[in-house]
Amino acid sequence: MAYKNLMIETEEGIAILKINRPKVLNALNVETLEELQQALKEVEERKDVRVVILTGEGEKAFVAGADIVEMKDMTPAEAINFSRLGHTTLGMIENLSKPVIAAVNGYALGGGLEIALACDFIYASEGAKMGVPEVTLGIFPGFGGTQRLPRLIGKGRAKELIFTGEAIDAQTAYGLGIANKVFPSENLLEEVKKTARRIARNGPVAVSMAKESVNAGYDLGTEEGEAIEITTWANSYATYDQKEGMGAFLEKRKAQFKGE
Ligand code: DAK
Repeated sequence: MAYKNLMIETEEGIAILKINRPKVLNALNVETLEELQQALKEVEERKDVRVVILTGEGEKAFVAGADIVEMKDMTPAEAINFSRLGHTTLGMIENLSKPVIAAVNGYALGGGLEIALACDFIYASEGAKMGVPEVTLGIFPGFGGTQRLPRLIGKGRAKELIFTGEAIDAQTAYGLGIANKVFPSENLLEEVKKTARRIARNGPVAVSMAKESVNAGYDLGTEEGEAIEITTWANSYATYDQKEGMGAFLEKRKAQFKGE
């Protein structure tokens, strides 16, 4: 499908989804979120895609937030639709059966940081700036920011960022555990691709089950989480890839995973 506000490139088992509204620093409007949902369905179904990278077009921004122009005059009914659209899109990212890496290449503000937080992990460029400035606009983070951010960095630190609305630089984000790694801007995408390629070489069903197990157990107690791990792990024995992976090791050859 052709997209207006999004670009998709695929190479070596990796799909790169680029939010493409650089003139407004890739701000998220309804149309972009709808296109993103469509693209996520597309990459979910494609067997040749094993890892997804989410990034922004241009040198300046990953996503500078929800589109303030569009949001300003929303009716309450439109606000509910927008809110649902945002939540379902971020849920689709979080629950995609394939890993999604955010390559934060500039501003990731408000809904922009929230969408990055819905990804499995974040790599950032040295010049990236991240924050949740919604309170400066008279609203507060509404795409999961009050939930995902405290779970990632702790309640006090998250509240400080949310209440002040201040943006932090990439090194601070790294120190807080928001960004896993930081790279010079010109190397960011290649470094993210390196990690994506490494993941794409592994058993796709195993990676997918690992994601499911971490996500499903994260908010539960250890015993309940372990129960999920036990069942999901046992299910990996129903796959071709488990036999291939272990067989290849014992036969001293490279595994040829099929994703089934
Ligand atoms: N929306 C619309 N346009 C934006 C934008 C945004 N978020 N961010 C930037 N732009 C536009 C600017 O208006 C400008 O357009 P023109 O003036 O050229 O027409 C163009 O992008 C370039 O931006 P600047 O000229 O401002 O560039 P600077 O380098 O000077 O500044 C900046 C960069 C990122 C510091 C600045 O643009 C900025 O502060 N942008 C706004 C950042 C922001 O406040 N983001 C949070 C948005 S609120 C909800 C759930 C979630 C949300 C809402 C509802 N529900 C549950 C319903 C989320 C809310 C948000 O994300």
